[in-house]
Amino acid sequence: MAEGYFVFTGRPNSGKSSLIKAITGINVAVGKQPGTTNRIEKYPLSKNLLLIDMPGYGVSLRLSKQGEEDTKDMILDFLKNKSNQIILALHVINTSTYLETETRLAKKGFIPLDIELVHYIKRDLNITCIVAANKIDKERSSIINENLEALKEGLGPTIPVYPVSAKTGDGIGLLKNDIRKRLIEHGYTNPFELVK
Ligand SMILES: Nc1nc2c(ncn2[C@@H]2O[C@H](COP(=O)(O)OP(=O)(O)O)[C@@H](O)[C@H]2O)c(=O)[nH]1
Ligand SMILES: [Mg+2]
Repeated sequence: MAEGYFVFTGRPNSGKSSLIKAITGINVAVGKQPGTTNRIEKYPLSKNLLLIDMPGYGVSLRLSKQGEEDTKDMILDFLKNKSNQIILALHVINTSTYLETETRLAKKGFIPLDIELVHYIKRDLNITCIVAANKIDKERSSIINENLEALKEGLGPTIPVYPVSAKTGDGIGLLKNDIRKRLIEHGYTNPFELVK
């Protein structure tokens, strides 16, 4: 069986590393780490299955404009070149600031990056993509709901969206079950059994 990839994408600070930890138990580095390189990190999950932690996609305080563009290219190249081996992509969004981020960037003439990347993964590369709407603990529920509605509208009806909090554990069970089911369907049994 060919080596398969389970890929995590998302803006810097959306909570990718925290979710990897919450879902798989892998002890990845969490939080702001000035000076760390923008590498694509690979972790073995089970036989022939690798988890891929992408660097942040989009505006980063740690990087120059050129650095941001180089990182985006690196992510898009990886997704494109490995699309045949990518079993599942999980795109992580900071739900507490979603509309604020999109509106602020839209005013500066940027396209909504989260939506754009998810659609690229699903429509152009034909990769199964689900979305973790993370940090639902971080704002009042009225704001979270408003952001969730906007996010779902932007993504369209065919992308599953799981509201979660990597911090409180809210929603993680449902998301984890869905991921397990999809990986097992592709023959990756015990996907969260760690391999040394
Ligand atoms: N309140 C809250 N904070 C979170 C949540 N998930 C991640 N964080 C925090 O957000 C910051 C960025 O998380 P990290 O996982 O490193 O994001 P990454 O850059 O996407 O890998 C860290 O300070 C985390 O502790 C969440 O669900 N709720
Ligand atoms: Mg990270």
